[in-house]
Amino acid sequence: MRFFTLFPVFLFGLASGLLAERLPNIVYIMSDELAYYELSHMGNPYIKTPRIDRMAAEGIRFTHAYAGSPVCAPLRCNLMTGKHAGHASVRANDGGTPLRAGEPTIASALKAKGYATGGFGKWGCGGRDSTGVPEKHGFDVFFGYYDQVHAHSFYPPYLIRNSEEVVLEGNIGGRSGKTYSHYRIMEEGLDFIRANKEKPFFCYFPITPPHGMFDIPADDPAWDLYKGEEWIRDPAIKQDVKNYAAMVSMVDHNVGQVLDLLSELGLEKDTIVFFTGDNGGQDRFRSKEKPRGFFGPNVNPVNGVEFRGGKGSLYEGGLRISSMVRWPGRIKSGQVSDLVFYQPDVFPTLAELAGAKSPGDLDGLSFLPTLLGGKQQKHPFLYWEFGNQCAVRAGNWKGVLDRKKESWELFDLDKDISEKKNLAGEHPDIVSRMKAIALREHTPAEPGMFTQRTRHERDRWAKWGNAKNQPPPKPKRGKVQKIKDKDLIPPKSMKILKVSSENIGNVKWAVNAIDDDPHTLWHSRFSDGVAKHPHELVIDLGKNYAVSGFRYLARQDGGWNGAFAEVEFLVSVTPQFGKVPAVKATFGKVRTAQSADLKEPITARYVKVRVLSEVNGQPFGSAAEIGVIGRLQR
Ligand SMILES: [Ca+2]
Ligand SMILES: [Ca+2]
Repeated sequence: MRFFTLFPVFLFGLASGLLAERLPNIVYIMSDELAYYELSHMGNPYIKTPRIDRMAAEGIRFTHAYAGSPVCAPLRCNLMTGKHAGHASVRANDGGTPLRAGEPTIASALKAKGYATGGFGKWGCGGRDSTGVPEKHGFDVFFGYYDQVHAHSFYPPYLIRNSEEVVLEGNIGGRSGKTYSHYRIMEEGLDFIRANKEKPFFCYFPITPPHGMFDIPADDPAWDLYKGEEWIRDPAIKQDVKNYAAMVSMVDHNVGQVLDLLSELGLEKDTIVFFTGDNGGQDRFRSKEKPRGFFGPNVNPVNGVEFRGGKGSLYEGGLRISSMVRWPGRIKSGQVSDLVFYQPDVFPTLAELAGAKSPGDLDGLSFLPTLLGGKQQKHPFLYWEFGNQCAVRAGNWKGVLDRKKESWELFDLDKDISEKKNLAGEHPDIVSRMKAIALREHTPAEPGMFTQRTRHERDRWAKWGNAKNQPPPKPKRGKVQKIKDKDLIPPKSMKILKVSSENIGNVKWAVNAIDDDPHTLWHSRFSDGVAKHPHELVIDLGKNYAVSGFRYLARQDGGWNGAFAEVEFLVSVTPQFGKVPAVKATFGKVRTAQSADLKEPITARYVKVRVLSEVNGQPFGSAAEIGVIGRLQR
């Protein structure tokens, strides 16, 4: 937390005590969608998880662990960067929104301490060719899926290792193929542990099961656990339901594989192992008899008490996750802790464990004292936001805001874990406190950016794939204008270097302004805080040109929001620009390409477009295409 900077003195002693020995290895296994009540030791009547149950008994299990966000991508950002959802760079769950260049992560902090760093599974914090790729954020190697849509298939034509494609034989995407991706991901992660057994390592396993299409090979050992079960033979129960249970048991088997390998390598006492879910459970496979889902992910099987909501919601059902940590000899076995914490706390915890430098602006708080039996600092509050929802937990109180209704609900979690009884009317003072926290903790999202989208779009398409693995043609509707000029610099040779803002949520990316496709457009940010003029875009032409003019094609979809009125074009041979524009123009409500020509050509490689106003007088900026006219300098 920003206001919390002092660590108790004895913790420094603790950290330096650890430093004297070998730095501990860290394994962090996070199963995608595995829910709070979907484990056998939580009483689930269907799903079998013997290894996870044993792990919980051998270490510490948490009853009040929370996700940082209720969906995949934002929570991965909360986890990796130690920022809560009001400060995180990734808040959209579109699959590829990137971390900003240079943002510190758990991996970069541990790498600086000499750790070997590997990630295996689903990244979700930046697609290929973006500022968010894992190998630019501290990972020596990351193998698996970068984009979340890609991760829906267990039989994609390829996976990604450090931004390069690794072909999976016999796969064409979708639900069947020859190479089950998760096996490859686990193998590579286990190999990483073997290869780095001599030095401290951080092995991050954000594995995808049981999320995605519910596919698991018929000969997976997980099925053995269900041989005697009648329900698994019941033809009235859908195969996907059975597969889901087997996938959770496969994750259980994977946890066993990791623990067995550590024991085989003699690393058990040198390695701290975390196992958690990622977000709250989704009420999957609902029916009249089972309205909260077949497996009841948010229903306590022992007493029937429910968590309200589920994945995507800021009620308890969307945020509660299973969480446990095992470290023989260091963490006392058989512990159950009700410490209230969330994913942003993992970064400072691991940093403290490794004696690594943790950035000063983290929202998380180390829970290492709880793990090792010390005095634990508590969060004065936890903060969440997602889309139109916002929530604060302070002590036993939880406030939940639906921004569309603009009214807070208030619950006493000690008495009402199901968040049924809204006490906002009775406690206006507490609601005011919640409001003040929410106001202070929210800043507009500033995600990173892509230099190009081609490979990222290809990864998304790989979910379904085809024999040739080519993306399908994009649907094109309506007649559009084009920029035409014999000296038009080919858009394909240009790159976006910088953009003041882009509206990521509805895919109005900056790269759309130079993709030679009049159907796609760049729009300045209007979701999550409207970005104001001037809107700026910096284009790298790739080489020096004698630049003689610019063309502007306004959006072609019938709307005029963001259409440029006053605009300045600056040029330079370096990415630094002076103050004087090469040309200024005022454009109108015109669908054909409009021109701004220079008096004399100027040699330049970089162009800055500065938009000062919009045709409707609104604060927006948008462009279907921006063309640069010039001749290559030889
Ligand atoms: Ca998830
Ligand atoms: Ca375009």
